[in-house]
Amino acid sequence: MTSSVFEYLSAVRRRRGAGYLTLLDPDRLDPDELDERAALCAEAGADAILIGTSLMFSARNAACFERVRARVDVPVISFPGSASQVVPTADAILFLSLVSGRNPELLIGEHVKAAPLLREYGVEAIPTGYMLVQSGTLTSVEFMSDTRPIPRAKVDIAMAHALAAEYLGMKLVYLETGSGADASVPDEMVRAVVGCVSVPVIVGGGIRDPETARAKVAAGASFVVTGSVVEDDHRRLREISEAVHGGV
Ligand code: 1GP
Repeated sequence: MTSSVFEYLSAVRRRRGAGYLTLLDPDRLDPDELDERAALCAEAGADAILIGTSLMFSARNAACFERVRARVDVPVISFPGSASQVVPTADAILFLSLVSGRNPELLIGEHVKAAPLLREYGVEAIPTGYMLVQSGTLTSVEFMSDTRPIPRAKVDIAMAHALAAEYLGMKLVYLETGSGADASVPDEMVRAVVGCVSVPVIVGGGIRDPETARAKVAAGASFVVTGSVVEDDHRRLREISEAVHGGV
C-alpha cells in the first residue's frame, strides 16, 4: 500500500479509471457475517471497504474495523454518521462535511469533537464534501441529518456546492442519495459536477445493478459506492465491480 489511503485511492483511480467502494453497516450484519461479506467484497474486486451508518446501535464498531482489517488487504475506511463513530482501528476516515445542508453540527460541530480523537489515534482524515441529493425516499441520512437534499433537477445548485467544497480545500466530493434510496444521483448531475471540479467525485446511494454503476462511471464518477446490495445480494458484487472497473 502507498503512504496514505488518499494516495492509494488516487492510484486506484489512475490505474483502473474508477474505483469500487463497498459500504458495510455493523447494525445490519453480525460480526461473523460482516467479516465474511468484507472478504467477498475484496475477492470481487472492491478497492476499499467503508464501514459506517447514519445512526449506529452497535457497540462493536471498533472491533468490526479490527476484524475486517485482519481479513482483507484493501483499506478499511470509516464512513461516520457522527463523531461517536470515530475509532482507532480504521485505516482512514472520510471526514465528511455535509455541505449541501445548513446544519452547523454536520458542517463543523461533529468535526471539532472528532479531531482530537483522530490526532490521538493517528487516523488519516480525508476531507470530503458530502452532498445529499433528493431521491424521492426519505432516507435515514436525510432524517437524521435534519437537512434538505438538493433537488434532483437543480444541477446548478449541485455544481455550486461542489465547487464551494473544492475551494474550501476538500479532497473529495461525495454525491449521494442516501443508503437504500429508490433512485441514484442523476447521471446528468454527476456529469455536471465532475465537469466543474478537479477533485475526484464519489457517487453512492440507490445503486444496485451493474448498468447503473457503469452509468455513473461513464458520467465521470471516480468512485462508485454500493451498500445495500452488498448486504442483500452479494452475488451481484462481482458484476458491479466489473462494471465499475470496465475490465481493468
Ligand atoms: C450510502 O452510498 C451509500 O452512503 C450506499 O447506498 O445502500 O443505497 O447502496 P446504498
